[in-house]
Amino acid sequence: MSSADSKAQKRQKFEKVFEVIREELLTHFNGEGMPKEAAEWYRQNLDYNVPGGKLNRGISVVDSVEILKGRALTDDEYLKAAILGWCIELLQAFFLVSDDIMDSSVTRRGQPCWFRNEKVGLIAINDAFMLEAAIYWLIKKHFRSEPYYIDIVELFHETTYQTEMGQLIDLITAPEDHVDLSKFSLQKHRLIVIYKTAYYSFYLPVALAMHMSGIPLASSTTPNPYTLAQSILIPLGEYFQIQDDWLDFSGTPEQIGKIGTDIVDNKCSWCINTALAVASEKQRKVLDENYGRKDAEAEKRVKAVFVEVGVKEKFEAYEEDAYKRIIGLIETIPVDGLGTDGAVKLKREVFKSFLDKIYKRQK
Ligand code: DMA
Ligand code: MG
Ligand code: MG
Ligand code: MG
Repeated sequence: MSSADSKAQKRQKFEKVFEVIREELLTHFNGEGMPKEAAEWYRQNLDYNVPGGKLNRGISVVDSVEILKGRALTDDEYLKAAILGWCIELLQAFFLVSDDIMDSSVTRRGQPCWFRNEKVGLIAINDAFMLEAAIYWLIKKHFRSEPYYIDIVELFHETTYQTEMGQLIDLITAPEDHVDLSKFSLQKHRLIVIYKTAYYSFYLPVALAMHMSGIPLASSTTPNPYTLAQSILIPLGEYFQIQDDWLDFSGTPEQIGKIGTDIVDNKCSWCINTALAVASEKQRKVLDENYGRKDAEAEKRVKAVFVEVGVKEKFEAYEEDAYKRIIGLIETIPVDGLGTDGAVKLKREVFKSFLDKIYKRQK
């Protein structure tokens, strides 16, 4: 079996669990006496917004639990890991439905953003809240009696809060009516992307898998395995969001499933910061006069400067460097794992497998 086949099978198996959680959520919803048309709305909200992505975050929970346990999972273990994986995908759906409203985006995953559907509009705000609420309902149903129940509930809450802090600074660094490129910096960019993306996309899946595998939060191991995991996963998440910024500028809508909005939205993205660092006086003037303008011609002039200053070459160099640097971080974990003998150890492969999922990604 080729690795492409096994990847597709893994995805299919994971997708089957979505059917399970969706039916659980809808059965409960109906049990609350909600009208048929509301149940139909909720079903469409779930189907439209939750399962259509790359599923990297969700599947990484399952992969990480397997690596940490060092064996194939029992049916019950698989189901539990996959449910936690779908809880991250629900969290992601909650963030994306809101993010697309705030970013005035047009398409997502190859279809109109949820709020762009005629019947939906700003009801999408409540739909986003319901996607979030579903997480805690599912965790309570399936994990209430586990010793790590409160740890994963707190982890979801803390990670959500961090992401919202990141979204706040992303949005206020990009005012709609006031372009001032001198306010941007790679330092600001780093803070934004760590908070808006890295915690929930990278630390959360691995930390959930660690809890499920029995690695205690108050571990006596030094360094603490959760702290060590974070020291690798936050740089990994930063790299991932820099790819996202790069693809926003360079990717076609067919390729990335969304229409890039960063230039028009005045975002403090990696591309503009990279261009600002090397732009000539003339190029800087073009950027000052055209960045963040709701005008397709202005956007084209900005893109032309990005090409001229070699943002592509700089991205490729960044990507190589980031890959090597992250491999170096992974190698700070002892070859036979971090942890006490006999207990579940934190292993390099958890991070290597996550890095391989995103290295040189094209969407
Ligand atoms: C991603 O920001 C962060 C969250 C929390 C959704 P973004 O607006 O760059 O994402 P996208 O490019 O997918 O709209
Ligand atoms: Mg966005
Ligand atoms: Mg955004
Ligand atoms: Mg983006």
